[in-house]
Amino acid sequence: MIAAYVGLGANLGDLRHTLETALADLADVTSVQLERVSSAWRSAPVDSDGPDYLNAVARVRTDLPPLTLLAALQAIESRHGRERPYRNAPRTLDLDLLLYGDQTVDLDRLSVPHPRLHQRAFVLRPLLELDPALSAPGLGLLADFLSATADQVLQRETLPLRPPHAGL
Ligand code: A4P
Ligand code: MG
Repeated sequence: MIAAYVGLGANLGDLRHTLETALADLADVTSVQLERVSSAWRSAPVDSDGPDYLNAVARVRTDLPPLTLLAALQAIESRHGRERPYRNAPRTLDLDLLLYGDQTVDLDRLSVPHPRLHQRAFVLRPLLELDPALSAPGLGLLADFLSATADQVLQRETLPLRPPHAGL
């Protein structure tokens, strides 16, 4: 089993409800075990516009190959009404495969580690909340990138995300 990290983001609709039901959907995927979920973090869009985002990171254990896991994530996005009118458009739900064990994937359809994860506080802070000593292939210790993102204002919500029936 591989430990993988999935980034969740939403800035259209009922953000908390979307993240919670998407986490339950993730827990329901065959061969995926939802292990832990970060807090929900609120922030203004980075390199984008529209309403504030709610972001979180989930740690899963899986024996699905990376492209199969990506397909499962995209199926969950579609079920939540994800549309792609233009790059970085506001979205009901974005699911990114951030890390897949210590493996690197370099395909058109999938880059792991996610190419921008170390530049974004809304990814780094929840990742490091789950695993403060986490490192990524090609990047090293992720905590070392925090100071470079200090200008990105992020608010941690005190109410935990509670995916229905996810057994957490
Ligand atoms: N793809 C390649 N690698 C991956 C991966 N590791 N995980 C491909 C998921 N997908 C990956 O993704 C476009 C294509 O990337 C897919 O077809 C997939 O095969 P997408 O989800 O359709 O589009 P996207 O989400 O706009 O792209 P991406 O790369 O996820 O965007 P970013 O860079 O993550 O930016 N501001 C705040 N505060 N919070 C946010 O969550 N998100 C973005 C999206 C911008 N600003 C934000 C936030
Ligand atoms: Mg995405």
